[in-house]
Amino acid sequence: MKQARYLFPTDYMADPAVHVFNGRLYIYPSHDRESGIPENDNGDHFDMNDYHVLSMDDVEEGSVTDHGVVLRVEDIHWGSRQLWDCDVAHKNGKYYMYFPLKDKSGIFCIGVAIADRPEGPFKPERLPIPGSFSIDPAVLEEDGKYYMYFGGIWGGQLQRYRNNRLIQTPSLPSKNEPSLCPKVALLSDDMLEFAEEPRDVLIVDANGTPLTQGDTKRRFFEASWMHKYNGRYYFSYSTGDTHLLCYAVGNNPYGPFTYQGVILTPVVGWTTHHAIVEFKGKWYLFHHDCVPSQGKTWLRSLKVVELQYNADGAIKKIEGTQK
Ligand code: FUB
Repeated sequence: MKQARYLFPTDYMADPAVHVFNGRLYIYPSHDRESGIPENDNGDHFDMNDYHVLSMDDVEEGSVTDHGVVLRVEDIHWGSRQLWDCDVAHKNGKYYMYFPLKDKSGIFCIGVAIADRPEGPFKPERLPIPGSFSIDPAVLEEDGKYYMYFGGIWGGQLQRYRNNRLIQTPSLPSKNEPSLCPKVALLSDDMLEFAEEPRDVLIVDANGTPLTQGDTKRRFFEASWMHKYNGRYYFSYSTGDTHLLCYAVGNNPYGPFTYQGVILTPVVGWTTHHAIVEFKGKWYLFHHDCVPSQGKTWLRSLKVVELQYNADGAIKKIEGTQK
C-alpha cells in the first residue's frame, strides 16, 4: 500500500480500534457529528451519541461494510453524554465492547456492552465497571488474559485522580515532575470488572527516567493502544497538544515501557488517535484526520496506511499529511 487511504468518505468517524475476528477486519470507531456545541479544551464539542461497526476483508482494495448503529447513548441508563473512543475484545464466543461515557454527574466511567457477533448489536450492562474512570480503553489479549489500558488528560479527566481515587482539586503535575501515567488493569474472568487495582503504565526515557509532564512532545496525553511485535510489547499513544503519535516498548504487558519515537507526525486537526494491526501479512496504522471536513477540528475521517519496521524493530515514521 503506497499511499494513505480514506476508509469511509460518507460519514465522519474517528478513534479507530481495529481487530481481526474470524479472518475479517473489524473497525470500531467513534462517530463524530455536528453537535452545535462550541469547541473548547475539554472536548465538549465531541458529543457523540452512537457507535457503528465497520468491517472489510481486504485493506488494500476491499470495500468497507457499515454494519449500522450497534450501541446508542439512550440505551445506556447510567450514562449522560459523549461516547468517546471504544475497543472490543473476544472471549468464548462473546464480544465485549468497552466504552467511555460521562455518567449523570459528568464524570467519565468505562462501560461494557456484550454481543454474540463482532458486528454487534451490543447490549450494555446495567452499570459501568466498578472503579473505572477516564477515557480511551484499549484491550490486549495475551494467553487467555485480558489487560485494559486507559486514560487521558484534560477533557479525559485523568488529572482528577491520584491512586485511582477522585481528588478534590484536579491538577496536573508541574513541568519537572513525572507525567501522569496511563493505567492498566487485568480484567476479571467474566470480562465485566477489573481483577486488580489499575496500575500506572510507566513510560521512561533511554536512561530509565520517567518522562516529565513538561516533556510535551513525548509524554502521554490519551489514545492508548497496545500491540506485540517480535515478542515485545509496543505501547502507543497520542501526545495531545503536540499532536504526535508515539510509542514505547517493554517486555511485559505492565511495563515499564521505554520511549522509542514518533509513529505519525501531526495530521490536519487537533486530535490524533490510532490502532496498529497485522492483517494478511502486513502491518497497518488506522487513524483519522480532518482534511475532508475542511478546517473544522472536530469532524474526523478514518484513514489507513501501511506501517513498516526496521530490522531492529523500530517503527518507520509516517508523515501525517501524506496524501
Ligand atoms: O473522540 C474523542 C476523543 O478525542 C478521544 O477519546 C480522544 O482520544 C481524542 O481522539
